[in-house]
Amino acid sequence: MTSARALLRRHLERARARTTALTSIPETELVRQHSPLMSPLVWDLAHIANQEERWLARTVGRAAPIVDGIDDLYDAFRHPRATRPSLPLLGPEEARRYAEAVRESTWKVLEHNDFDDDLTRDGFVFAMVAQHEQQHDETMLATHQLRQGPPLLDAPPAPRTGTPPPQVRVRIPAGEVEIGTSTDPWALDNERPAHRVFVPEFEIDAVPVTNGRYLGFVADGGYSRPELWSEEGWRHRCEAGLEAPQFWRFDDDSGWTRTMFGKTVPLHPDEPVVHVCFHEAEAFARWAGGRLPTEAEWEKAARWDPATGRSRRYPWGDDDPTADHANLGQRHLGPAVVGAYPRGASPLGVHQLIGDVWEWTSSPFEGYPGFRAFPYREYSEVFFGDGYRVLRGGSFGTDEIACRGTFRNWDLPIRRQIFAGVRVAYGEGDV
Ligand code: AVJ
Ligand code: FE
Repeated sequence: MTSARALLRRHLERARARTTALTSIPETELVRQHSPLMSPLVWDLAHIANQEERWLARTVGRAAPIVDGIDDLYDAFRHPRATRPSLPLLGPEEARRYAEAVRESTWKVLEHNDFDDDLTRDGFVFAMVAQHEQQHDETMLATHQLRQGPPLLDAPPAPRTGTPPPQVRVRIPAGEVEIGTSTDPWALDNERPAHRVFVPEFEIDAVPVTNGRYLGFVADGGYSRPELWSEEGWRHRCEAGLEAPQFWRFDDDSGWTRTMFGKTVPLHPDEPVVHVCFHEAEAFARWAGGRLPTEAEWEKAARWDPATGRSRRYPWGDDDPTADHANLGQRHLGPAVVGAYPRGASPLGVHQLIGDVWEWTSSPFEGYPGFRAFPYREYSEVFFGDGYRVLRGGSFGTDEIACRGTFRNWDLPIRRQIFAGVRVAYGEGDV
């Protein structure tokens, strides 16, 4: 139990160090709304603290509110993002002080809790709070990507050399596979319960789609050929005027460049494409002679071990990720070239499933058979059946605690401010 507590403490501290780094910027940048899709960063900061207080200090520790009357301001369901800047939010200094006060009470709760009920078993609710903070840290990173002006963040570049795997596509044989988990102690409600699914034979790209390959689609008129797009996708492409991934730019002098966190750089042909919406991913896949993988296909490619028939936690095994396995955790402010993480490959030879870019799947976001909302309906259940699509695998902006072979992310099919890319599947499948 002592070591479980120490581990949870480390995860909570790591999350806070990242939140602090993302919010140690001029006050004007913290309170400004950089995009109508995003909250002001100062909202995320106090929302992180408010969720932590709700679950740890108040629910587990039975403490009274630290600051009266602010719950409503930080309830994501009461106020759409676009209206958050006009609320009487805590200012930057007040938000920081509030977050520190909450964290002090968290340490007391963690110290005295026996981990002996549904919520706290194996430290679940503490890990849930650490995952929640890290998820907002990825959202805040996306807000940084949307802001205008000189760079505020810096990190060493992601690996620029890699050995692309020998096979371009990997064949995944037909058969049953275990999807989801009933045993991973910190898995969230939508990853549960484990269940078996028959997946017909299919093929999948050994690496995510690169900028170079995506440029082929752009150059081949991909954005002006309705037959490559779904009806809904084509309508969106026209209304939004899409012509290339978000943050790409072409001019006669420099050719194709893209802007990442305030820096404009030449488009690297071997890096995974990022900032495409579901509709673009789907059109690209059709152009490439394939389709998007289903969630079950993606998970089988990522977890299935042909030697044992078991589903692993990660493509490389059950051990937590290291810097050799995957580009996670905001160590770099962009994806690494394909082939940069041979140690992270799956048994059948599929690379970079975890980290670098989230991968769009064709699957709508739904509960698994036997789904039970836990501990609150607003984490997953209220989003089921509402047009959201599932993304898998995590990005360079995702922390390891919020990323595993079973982890499910979701967003609307028109969204491209998230760090999302594409991997193509081939074959008839079960779609
Ligand atoms: C799982 C990333 C879709 O940001 O909406 C944060 C995570 N849930 N606070 C989101 C989440 C509540 C969620 N995603
Ligand atoms: Fe949240």
